[in-house]
Amino acid sequence: MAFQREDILLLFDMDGTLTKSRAVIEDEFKTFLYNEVRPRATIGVVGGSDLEKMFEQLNGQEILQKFDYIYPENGLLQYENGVEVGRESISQYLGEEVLQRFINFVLRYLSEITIPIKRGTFIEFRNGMLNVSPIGRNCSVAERKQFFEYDRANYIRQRMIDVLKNEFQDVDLTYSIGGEISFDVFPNGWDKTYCLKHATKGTSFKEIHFFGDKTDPGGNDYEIYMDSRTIGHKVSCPDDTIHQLKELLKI
Ligand code: M1P
Repeated sequence: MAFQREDILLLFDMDGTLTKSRAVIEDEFKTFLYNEVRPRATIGVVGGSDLEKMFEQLNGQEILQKFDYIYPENGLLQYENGVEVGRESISQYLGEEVLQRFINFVLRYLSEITIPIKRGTFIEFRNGMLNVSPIGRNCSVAERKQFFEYDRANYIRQRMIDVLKNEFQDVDLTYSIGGEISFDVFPNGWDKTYCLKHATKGTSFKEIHFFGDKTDPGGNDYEIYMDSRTIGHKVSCPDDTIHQLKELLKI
């Protein structure tokens, strides 16, 4: 391809794309990425995990030098050329008044429902989202499985989300049931497409390619994979990412 490095941005999801799920990046992939890919294209990583998790899976703080762009938490934190250039949080974005109205409503709602088991930590406050769990996050593994089955039959989470959507029509929030005992709540657009507004600011990439494995509807790569600003690549595993990069860059 006749592009210069600064003409083309390759953005990678982490889990399942650069690394096997929750595993550390393979040496072979690192060598290929840094020696073969980076001289030909600008490279970035965007993940739902925080920066510490990225350090763990991508071989430590060297990524600050090796990747041009690093976007933990879908880009709520932004590192460019090894330097933090910005950060955003749900508390800053919503403001304390809205946040407390939401938290108070959730706690009141949960105090008024009866389910087979309740434990503790019904709301986990994270930088970019609230995680709400009707049973409570500090349930045991067995209790987790039990709640999951109960919820499948009784739609506890979906019913709660319907009530919240109705109550908070004035706040632009997305509700997502991704796991077994909880659901995530975050501002609209705070999926992986969030990083694109930073990646495109003051740059003039001719092409932005995104590589991810969870690109089907409901997957956390879906929105950025489908976004009109990117050319999406669905990969099945890190080896497939290497294979598709070789084809794209004619290596
Ligand atoms: O990754 C999917 C979900 O995993 C966990 O959900 P749960 O504890 O309900 O199984 C949470 O980390 C949640 O935020 C996440 O979306």
